[in-house]
Amino acid sequence: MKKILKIVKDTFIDIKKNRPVLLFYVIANFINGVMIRLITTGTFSIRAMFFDLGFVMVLGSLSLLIKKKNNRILYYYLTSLYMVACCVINAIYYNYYTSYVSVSLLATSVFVKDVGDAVLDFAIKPTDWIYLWVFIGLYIVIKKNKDKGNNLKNRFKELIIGAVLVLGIGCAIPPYYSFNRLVKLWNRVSVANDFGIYIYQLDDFVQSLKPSFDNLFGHDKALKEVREYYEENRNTPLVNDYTGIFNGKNVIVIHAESLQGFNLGLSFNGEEVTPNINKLASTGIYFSNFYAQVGVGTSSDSEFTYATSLLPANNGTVFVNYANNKFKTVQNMMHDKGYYVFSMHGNVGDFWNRDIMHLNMGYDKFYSRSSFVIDEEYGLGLSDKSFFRQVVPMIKDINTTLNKPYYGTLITLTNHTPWKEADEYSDYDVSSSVEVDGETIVRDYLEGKALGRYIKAVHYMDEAIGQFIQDMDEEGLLDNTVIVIYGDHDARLDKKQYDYMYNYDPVSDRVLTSDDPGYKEFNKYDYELNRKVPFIIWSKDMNKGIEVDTPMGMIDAAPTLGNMLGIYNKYALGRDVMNLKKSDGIVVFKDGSYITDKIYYSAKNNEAYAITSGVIEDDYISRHSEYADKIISVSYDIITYDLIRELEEE
Ligand code: GP9
Ligand code: MN
Repeated sequence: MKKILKIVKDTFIDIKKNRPVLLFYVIANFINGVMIRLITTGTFSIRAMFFDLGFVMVLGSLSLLIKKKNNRILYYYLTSLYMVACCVINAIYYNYYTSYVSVSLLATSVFVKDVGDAVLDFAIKPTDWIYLWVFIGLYIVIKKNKDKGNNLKNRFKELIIGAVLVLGIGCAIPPYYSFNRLVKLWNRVSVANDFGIYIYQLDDFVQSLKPSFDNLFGHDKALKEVREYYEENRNTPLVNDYTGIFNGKNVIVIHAESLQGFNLGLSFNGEEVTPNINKLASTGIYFSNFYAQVGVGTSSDSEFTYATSLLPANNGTVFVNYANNKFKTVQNMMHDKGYYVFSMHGNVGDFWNRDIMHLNMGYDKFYSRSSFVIDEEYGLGLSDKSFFRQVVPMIKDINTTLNKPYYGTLITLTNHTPWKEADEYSDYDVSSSVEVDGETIVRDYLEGKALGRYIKAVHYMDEAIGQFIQDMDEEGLLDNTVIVIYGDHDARLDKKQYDYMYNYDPVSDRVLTSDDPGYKEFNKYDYELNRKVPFIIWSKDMNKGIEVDTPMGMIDAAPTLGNMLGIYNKYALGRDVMNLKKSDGIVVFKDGSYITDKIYYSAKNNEAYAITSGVIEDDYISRHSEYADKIISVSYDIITYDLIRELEEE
């Protein structure tokens, strides 16, 4: 033992004295690895620190295999460039997606670039550049230590043994289960928090090659697992009060961009933010505990999860990376039922690869930007009001010329982040008036805030939808038509915005703190729960509203609506919530987190947050986690190996 300690000491002293550049290189990149996790997720993980250090030591020791000094310096710069880029890019990405980058998403990032405005507006913070200090440091240290002789002891062996030792200690620190996560990579943040950012990124790279390898090797196992799953869980259609109530009716589904649920309960100066959507919710079937289940494919994932009742892809985005796969969708079932199935959207057709994917999904026709007169543009394309104005005569035409019922998806656009022109298209007043000493004071506290712009934009979308419903009615098109609305995902506003809105006190013109009476806590789990979006099924002849508060996700939408329309997808992983007790509802997110009526379980932190005060059974979490993992895994297999194609051919 003594001997080992002496070798460690001697090595350290020697490196410190003779290899200052190497020492700086290791320490600096190690610090960056720790910093990125602290700054983004706020976690300080000893385990990850060992992995960060071990990783940098391995890279550092390899430099000693390079004989020429200049080449060695080049090596330090290049490998630091890799590590610094890893930190900077992940830091920026995290601001927007609260997750870390995946190389397999490079194809997807083409679309992220298209919404680049949004990313730039929200994402880049001054702290994202902090990691660049390594280069300045390296430059100075290299300059200062120009003349180190060449007869240095090569410490490669010691250093690499040291690195292995450090990594070994990392492995010995619990939780051990995380090795499983390293392979599955469902939850990127937790992998980085367990293994450090550098190993995460390397792992991600290796995993991104996996689908191609899996295609070669893992297919049979996956097919067996999926087949068995369906044998055990064959969810035969159940008859309930809603079965077939809309059979044969036309259907219009409004895919409402970034429409988050909390808007439905908000008013400013006595005026609701979403009066038209509220009316549909209160007179139709309103699913008030509904969540989108998207990955990085956001809008397109929402379309995919709705259509197939499967969870989104974990490596890449289905619309982009698996667009040639076969899926069973609401659209192709409606088509087979004799409907004309179409989609309409005011953005270019190749965005999210919709041109290709919509046809694959079973739409007879996709009317994209080129089908519309672009007479008014906001954000990514045609304004919602102009879009809906033009849609009505198009639907009228479909209704009169084709002798069949229709099923159409209308994808809205204006409410897309960052709502830059909100003041132009919306005069909705988000200020608050208070009486102070007998005087009325107007507090424009949301002015200039992203949340303020968002609420204005939501109001605009609501007006556009209200106008659409009215125009449809005037044309007589509502008499035989069901209207469905879902919010496609949350608005990706950061938590601070809500803290501010919920705790701003107009009387004192300041934000309440936890010491103040009336302070409303909005913790990270409240934030997650607040990401819910509305799901509404409405038809004109319904005479009373129904609220369903069973927890449900986008994958439950089609089984629930499908039962009303008379279609059934035997591959659906979601369920008809009209058949469920509230306590049986569950929303599974693709990272393994989930929501039930009792808890929000975070896979990232392996932590449950109680929604209700009731006691939960001992095996509650393990049971639900197992269920979540199962449907994530089945979805993954189906998408990766194109298994619906095979199952259909059997
Ligand atoms: C673009 C729109 C936005 O056409 O659907 O996509 P998103 O950025 O929300 O995924
Ligand atoms: Mn979207």
